[in-house]
Amino acid sequence: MMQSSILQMLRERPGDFVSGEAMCNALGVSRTAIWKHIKDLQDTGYQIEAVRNKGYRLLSAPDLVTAAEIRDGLTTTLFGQSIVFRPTIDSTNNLAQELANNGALEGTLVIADEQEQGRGRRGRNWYSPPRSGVWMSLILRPQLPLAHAPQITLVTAIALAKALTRLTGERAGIKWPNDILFGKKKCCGILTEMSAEFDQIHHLVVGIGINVNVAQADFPKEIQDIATSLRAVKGATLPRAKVVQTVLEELEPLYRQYVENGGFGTLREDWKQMNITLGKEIVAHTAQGTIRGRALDIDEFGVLLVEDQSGEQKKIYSADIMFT
Ligand code: BTX
Repeated sequence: MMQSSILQMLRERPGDFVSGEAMCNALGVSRTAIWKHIKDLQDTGYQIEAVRNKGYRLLSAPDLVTAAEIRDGLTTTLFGQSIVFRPTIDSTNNLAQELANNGALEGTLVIADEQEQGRGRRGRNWYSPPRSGVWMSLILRPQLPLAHAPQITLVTAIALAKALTRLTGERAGIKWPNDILFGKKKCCGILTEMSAEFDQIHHLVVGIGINVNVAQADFPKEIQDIATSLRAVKGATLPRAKVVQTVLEELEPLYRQYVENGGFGTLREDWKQMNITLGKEIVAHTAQGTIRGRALDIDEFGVLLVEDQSGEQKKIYSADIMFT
């Protein structure tokens, strides 16, 4: 907390010195304490100039997703009020599950610079290289029946499509149920995992992976042609903390609306606006088999309606879909 307050004071005066005394007064701590925090910030990569009788001046900030960076300027009131950052982790979803099992509050965010075992659905891998993406998990505790859990993925997808469109100036689209694409390329995936008691949700962990500054050449060969990054779309790198803030700020009001209305119905139009699935010819791989046809609509429960090749309407509750 203290570090984010110091950073905030330095950032409010770009190019200028902030005196040690002003910091002591504002934060209610000693000069030695301020100096210690400045040292810590310098150790994590901030270039801060210290000049006797003038104070401190921020010269440059590294692209970090530490709690201090994310909190600085964050306007949410629920999401990200508690943030756990790790330089390296197996999967942020694992730590989030563990914290949720031990009572972590709703809105707790787990984020890492790098995942060694980032995962997608059905045991697939999610490539999560160091310092170039946002790999994070949010703990949610909606009081909803178990059957509603998949809708959280859809709500998250709306927020992500909005956030990534705002950040890049290019249109991001939702591929049902859990991918965000630019054109035909995937930039972001969502993995929602849950813990339930009887038929009520106990907690949900919403894992979000966003390729922010990943260089195209760095993607593994097998996903070179299907993956993209915000950097490639925008033609410029983006500060990762800003990406996190934008996502949390888009998601929080949608999540509140979802929980208050007890369902996906009122968000269906928002979803439709941001989707690139409806109207397309698709192949859907479901647990019951493969369905080929045209994606017609999404219903008020988030179920995908498909007209198959014999003209029959099918409901798809869960699947991997491909555009043909
Ligand atoms: P998915 O199963 O829909 O997609 C996984 C597939 O996407 C992979 O099989 C591969 O083809 C492709 N892929 C892998 N890595 C990338 C990448 N970086 N960019 C684009 N395509 C890729 C999607 O699952 C859900 C991903 C959620 C990831 C987050 S990160 C934070 C949290 N922790 C964790 O372990 N997972 C989630």
